[in-house]
Amino acid sequence: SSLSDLIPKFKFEKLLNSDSQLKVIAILGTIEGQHAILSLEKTHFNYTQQQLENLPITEIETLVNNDVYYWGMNLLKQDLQTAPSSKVNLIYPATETHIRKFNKPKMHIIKETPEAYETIVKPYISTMKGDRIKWVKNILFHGAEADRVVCKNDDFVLLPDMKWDGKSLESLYLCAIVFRDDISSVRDLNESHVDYLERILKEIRQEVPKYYSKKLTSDDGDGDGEVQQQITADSLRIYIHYQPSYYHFHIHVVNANYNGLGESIIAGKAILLDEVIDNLKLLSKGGYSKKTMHYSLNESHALWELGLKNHVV
Ligand code: M7G
Repeated sequence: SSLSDLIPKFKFEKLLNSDSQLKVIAILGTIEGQHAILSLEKTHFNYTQQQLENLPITEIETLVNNDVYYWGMNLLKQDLQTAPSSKVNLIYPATETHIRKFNKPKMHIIKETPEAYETIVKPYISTMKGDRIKWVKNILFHGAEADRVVCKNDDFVLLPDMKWDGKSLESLYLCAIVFRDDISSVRDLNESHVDYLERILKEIRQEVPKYYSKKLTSDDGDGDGEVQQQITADSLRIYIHYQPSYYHFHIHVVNANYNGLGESIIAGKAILLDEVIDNLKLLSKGGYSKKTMHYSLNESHALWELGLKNHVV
């Protein structure tokens, strides 16, 4: 059967997810008594130049005009073949596992005191070593991903992150993994690490632009004549996560122009390495172990049930 047969039979049950940034909505319902998940995603503005010459706006309402600034709401002229309103996805029949995947757990802002760290987070971190960071040891000591390494020295290995396609510089995403294994997270950093971190940061800012300009001048060979943007030291967003997913110290290195990373770069998760270093100079002895840390945590994270649910702001 086709979507046009099934969708008219869809009976609403509840909203699973509505994302204002991705312009996506997912609805749980039934079709002939069986669960179905219907999701809609507003489409990209894919008008041709011809369509744009006769502006595809049909109705307009002005909300505000202040000086040279106007804004309002409008309807668009749409057409199923060339300018559809949205893309539709249907899972039918949908299993429990399908449904759970769409259910977005809730984020909370945590206020982690040094005591909460000691009693809840630190014991948890000690259970997250071993097999969970095998991929890290493979990179550091067993030559995994060796052919992709951007830079390697006594302090760290810098290489393309798993989240990056490895090609488009607009979304450049690298990960620097340090050799020493006595830093699980930012919580282990203190004033004794200032020189070490400054050295790493300097090296990253020096090596990344060098590496990618070399790559550019050697021509990517696809003959599309595309001018790739140049990476400079000050166009790199260099940060760490708290909480990270992996408790072996590593640094994220991302093109600062790129916003398509969702949670990875937002306040409550990412801390610029420059900020960390400066804070270490200001913090008293004990460094980050003495701080109260504020960050966002998903209810589905193990630390939530382990006790952080009692440490929200
Ligand atoms: P994180 O802050 O611990 O967790 O970062 P996050 O995944 O919540 O950001 C770990 C980073 O390592 C992430 O950016 C991952 O995409 C990346 N990563 C994870 N694994 C398993 C690999 C891997 O096997 N190879 C590479 N190159 N990167 C990985």
